Amino acid sequence: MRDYKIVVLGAGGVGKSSITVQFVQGVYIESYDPTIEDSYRKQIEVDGRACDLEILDTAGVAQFTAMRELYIKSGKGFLLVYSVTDENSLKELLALREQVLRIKDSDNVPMVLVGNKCDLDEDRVLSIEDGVKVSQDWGLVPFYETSAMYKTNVDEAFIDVVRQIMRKEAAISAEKKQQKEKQKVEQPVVSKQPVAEQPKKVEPANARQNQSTKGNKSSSGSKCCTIM
Ligand SMILES: Nc1nc2c(ncn2[C@@H]2O[C@H](COP(=O)(O)OP(=O)(O)O)[C@@H](O)[C@H]2O)c(=O)[nH]1
Ligand SMILES: [Mg+2]
Repeated sequence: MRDYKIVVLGAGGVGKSSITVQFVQGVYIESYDPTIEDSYRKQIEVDGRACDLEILDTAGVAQFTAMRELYIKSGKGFLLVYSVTDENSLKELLALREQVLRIKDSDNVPMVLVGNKCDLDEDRVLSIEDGVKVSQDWGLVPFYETSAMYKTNVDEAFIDVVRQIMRKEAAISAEKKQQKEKQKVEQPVVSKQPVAEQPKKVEPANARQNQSTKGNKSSSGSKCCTIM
């Protein structure tokens, strides 16, 4: 079974823990300790493949720590979460994404943009279009508006990241296979038999020539012989 490390990132209070616990345990927790950073395991099947997910629900995004650098390094996919009721939380994601891309040293990192608390119509300050705009700026990163409270789009967001990781791994292994094939073609075919042990193939004509030059060789004392 494949291991998939997924990291949930975003400002404090956007609903990272609520989304994670809803996805893993199927329950909505009204108040969750904002300082708790925990990892969860969940086994799911995606497109007929069994996947062992390890999900890290992070806390305390404001300051950059060596610890964060470590888990971003080991993370294979990322949920970047903001709240549709908090404009700043979307702004904070821009810096977070930059950190992820810098640490992974790649523009192609499996991730989804998540606008949580979409059930809170009255408190909403960010529209769907605001999320779509950011997703476009990021090169069409998949975007979901979610509600951890009602489990809206929660599974979809996680499964999207898993699919992206699968696609990326399949592309990498296809590339490796292609390189191996290429190396095989480029490498000269080396005989397995040591040169010294290779039987000498003597054509009948050569055999005659050898005989006729025998005298030549011995008389001149030279190892080189010219056949007239
Ligand atoms: N209405 C509503 N409240 C939410 C939702 N998700 C989280 N919350 C609430 O927002 C607060 C912060 O959630 P939490 O998961 O602890 O945020 P975190 O700091 O990002 O982990 C809590 O009181 C949650 O109950 C949601 O989808 N809808
Ligand atoms: Mg939390």
